[in-house]
Amino acid sequence: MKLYDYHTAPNPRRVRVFLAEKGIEVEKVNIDLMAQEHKTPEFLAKNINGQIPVLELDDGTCICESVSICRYFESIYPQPALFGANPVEMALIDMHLRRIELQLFRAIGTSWVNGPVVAKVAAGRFKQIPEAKAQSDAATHDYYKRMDRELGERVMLAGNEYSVVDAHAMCIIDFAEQMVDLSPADELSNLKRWRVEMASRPSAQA
Ligand SMILES: N[C@@H](CCC(=O)N[C@@H](CS)C(=O)NCC(=O)O)C(=O)O
Repeated sequence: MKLYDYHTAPNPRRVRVFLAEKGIEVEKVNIDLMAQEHKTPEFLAKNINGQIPVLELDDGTCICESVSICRYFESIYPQPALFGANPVEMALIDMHLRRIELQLFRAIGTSWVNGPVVAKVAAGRFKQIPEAKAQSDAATHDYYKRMDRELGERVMLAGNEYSVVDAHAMCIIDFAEQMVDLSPADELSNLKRWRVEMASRPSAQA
């Protein structure tokens, strides 16, 4: 099996961190996003969305979407359980994962597409809308505040145990800080405490 990957992209990192937490090694194939390798007919045949990550199985089946790829590995290697160990944990982890994808990833993604780095590296690819960026920057900071409140009540984002929600949220916040100039405010001390803990896990290097 092969994982189609690109080192600085946050979505493939979600899978790499998850695999590192499970101790699973998978062959990686670099897809150069700058060279548009993800838009070739060969790659579009693997993922009609023209995006990475993609996990290609030995029989040619291609699994796209970071969460779906992680679920596949969770089914094969259930331990440690990163999608929950009982029905309540599973439901809560699913709920928090949907929230970070539908709210936090969406807001940061909108700020990214409408921001200065994309204007430079993908000039002309998107019609940039400054008002959309202002709105999604504000939505990102609101979401950080809400995470800070939640992390005042529990150790990790979906409970007291580390889960896929922590892995994926770390990846998008690191990306927001490094590439979108959207760092969480310094006074969000619970979020800061959690980020330090995430960064100290060996999987953060993935
Ligand atoms: N929902 C998808 C998002 C994948 C995604 O946006 N990947 C980015 C890299 S981080 C990509 O391939 N962007 C290139 C493009 O959209 O053209 C997932 O979770 O896998």
